[in-house]
Formats: sequence, structure tokens, C-alpha cells
Amino acid sequence: MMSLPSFLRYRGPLASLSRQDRQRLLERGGDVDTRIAARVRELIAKVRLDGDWALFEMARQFDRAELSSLEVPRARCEQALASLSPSVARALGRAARNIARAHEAQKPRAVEVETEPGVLVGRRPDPLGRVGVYAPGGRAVYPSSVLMGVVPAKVAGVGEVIVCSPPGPDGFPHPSVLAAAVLAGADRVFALGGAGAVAAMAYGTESVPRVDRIVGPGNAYVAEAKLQVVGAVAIEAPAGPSEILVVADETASPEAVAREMLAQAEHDPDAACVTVARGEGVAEAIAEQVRRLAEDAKRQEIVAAALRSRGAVLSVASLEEAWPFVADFAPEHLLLATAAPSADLARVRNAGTVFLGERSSVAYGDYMTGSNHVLPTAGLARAYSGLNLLDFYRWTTYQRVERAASEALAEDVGLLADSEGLFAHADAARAWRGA
Ligand code: HSO
Ligand code: ZN
Repeated sequence: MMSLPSFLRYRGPLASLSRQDRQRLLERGGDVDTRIAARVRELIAKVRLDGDWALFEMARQFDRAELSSLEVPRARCEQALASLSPSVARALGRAARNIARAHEAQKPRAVEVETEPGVLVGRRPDPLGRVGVYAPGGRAVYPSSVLMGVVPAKVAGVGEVIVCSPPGPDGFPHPSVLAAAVLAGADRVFALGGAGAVAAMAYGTESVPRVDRIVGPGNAYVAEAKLQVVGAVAIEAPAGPSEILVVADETASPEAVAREMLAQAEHDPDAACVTVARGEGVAEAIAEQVRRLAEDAKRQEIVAAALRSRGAVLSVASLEEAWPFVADFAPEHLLLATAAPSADLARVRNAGTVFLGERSSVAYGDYMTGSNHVLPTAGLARAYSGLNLLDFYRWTTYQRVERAASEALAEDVGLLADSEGLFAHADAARAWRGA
């Protein structure tokens, strides 16, 4: 096998990383490519202007597909599910059930409080009317991601869930995407990819209904398109290349840690895979295992590129040094390969999702535990959460002011309105005095 001379970008003590190197690990956002942004703007404008016609044209141009209709017939989706290997279908079904269970437990409740006597304020969660789930094609066909978007939407009671995925040359999205869509309970599926799909879902066309929120991962064009249509629709936290940060101590198996680094590295040449280990010996042993496994990796080119650009195995003298780095890094996935991971969880800030103990492989979460794998990347875990049930609701708030309370409020409201120079507001309030 090929030897990898400088297979990791960074090794050595965390404390000796230069300011620039630390910054490179922490600032993973990548600048907006202005050419992509401009191209996406054109494509969105075209869909808004020409509707379906523009989408058929884009399928020809980008997917080399001559579509007879944008919507995939239900029978075609069901046929895809029927032709799936029975064992894969069973495993997908198991994943869907676990996702449903985990998300059912997140159901929001209506609340009502009396802020002062006779003044009632409440809010009620309302499922969104229609949601669009994007599923990429090409190199990243992930039926698991279709489940992560569709199942929670159905659990929330979203009125209609549509799936868009780019067609192959036969004019249909990848059969495993179609199968997952049926299994998850999607209502309609469209053979649509890229910025065109995003624009169609955001604004609607003759065939594609407008949605209230678009979720699901995609390439740079899809990600940029989603940012550009915010305002017309909601999206979820922007997600880029996969990331893993492992915190390890001397109880960790160096090989298990290395396997986790490789698993996320194989997603994308721009994936970020970092381990912070207590003790130089531990760090060295992990780095050695990463080198060994990378040499035999099946997706070696992608793995090697990722490790060379943002792969790091860094040592710390004590775990106390690791926690502020975790908070600054704000990883998509955090694996605690330590002696007491459940206790360490209390020290964690800003992680998309956390895996407690090396046996809790990130791969389990990617597919099967039921936790959502659509997660914030590039440090956005500082402010955003992973996709969850609440993303499929909006809140309606309301208030009721009873007769005696309205008497009591009128004068103070009048005072505040006068002070803002809004005299009609003051009248609207004071009119209820003694009425
Ligand atoms: N690790 C990915 C999700 C995924 N893994 C899909 C396998 N399939 C999110 O960063
Ligand atoms: Zn993964």
C-alpha cells in the first residue's frame, strides 16, 4: 500500500500549536465562493421566472437527464423499496423506528401563564404545513439522511413532506433514496437537484409545491442556495463537511480512536478530524494507529486528503486543558474516550452531539441510535443545535386580558404609548377604562 509521508497536519502538544495553526483548526467555515454565489443567484432567478421549464432544462444540463415529469411516480418509489436487499431494508426500518422513538420524546407542550391577575399569556406548538427534505445525489447518496429529515417531520405531524433528489441518467433519483423516502413516510418525491431544487421548494412552480422549511444536507451549491432563499423559507443550521473531535485518556484504545477519525474522514476531503489526548504517549499511539489504518483505507484518497488538511492528534497534560478547546472548536461530533465519560459530559459546551465512551461509536449515531445526524458544523454548534423535533413546529402565542385586568393595565399602557409618541396606541388602551 501507498505510504503517507505527512499523513497528519498537526501532531504535538496542544499548548505548542502556533496561533495560525490553532486558528486554522478553529475557523473551518470556508469563505463564500463568490462565483458559486453568483451562479446560484442566476439559477434561483431562472426558476422564479420560468418555473417547471427551468427545472427540466437544469436536469438536462446538470444531471444529463431527460425527465418526463418532475414528480417521481409513487409506484416507482415503492418498486425501489421492494427491490432493496431485504437485510438493508430491515436495518433501515430499524433506524427509522429508533429515530421516531427518540424524536417522539421531544414533543413540545402548550403552556399558559397568568403574568398578573386576569392577564393570560400562552403559546401553542403548531406543526409546519409543508416541509422539503433535500437528499444529495452523486458521491453522497445517503438514505440514512433521508430518514433523519423525513421521520421527525412526520412525527411532528407536518401536513406534507416532500423529498427532492437529483435524477440519474434514467431520470430518477437513486433507488436507495426512493426506498428510504417511502419507508420514512414521505408524501411526494421529486427528481430535482441542486440550487434548482432549493429554489423550487422555496418559491413553488407549476409542479412543485412551496414549502415552509427546507432541511437536509447538500453540496456547496445547495448550501449556498439555502442561504439565499432564507427570507422566503426557513432552513436548518447550515452543515458543511463532517467533523469529529475525540477527547481521549490513557483508558482509550488507540485503534478505536483511530477508527473514529477515519470514519468521519472518509466523508469528505475537507472533513476535520482531531483528537486531543492526555499524555504524549497516548497521543503518539493514536497517531500511529491513524497512520496504519489510513494506509489500508478503502476510500484512501478522501481519507488522506482530509487528514493532511485538517487531521490532528494533539496532547494535553490534563483533561482540564481539553474542555476550553472543545468549547472553542464546537465540533459536529464529540467522542469522549475517557474513563468517566458521563461525568465529563458536564464539562462539555458547544458540541453538536456527544458520544459517551469509545464503545458509543459515532457510526452508531450516524445510522442507528435514533439521535439526529443532521448537525451544525464549522463551529456553528456554538449557537445552533442539531436537527430536532422543534424544527418542524412554529409557536403561536396568544394573550387574553380579562375585564378587571384591562382596567388595571390601561393607564400604564397609556403612559408608555405617550412616551413613545404613539397616541393612537394610548387611546386604544385608555378607552377600556371604566368600559
Ligand atoms: N456523519 C455524517 C452523517 C452520515 N454518516 C450519513 C453516514 N451517513 C454527518 O456528518
Ligand atoms: Zn458519517
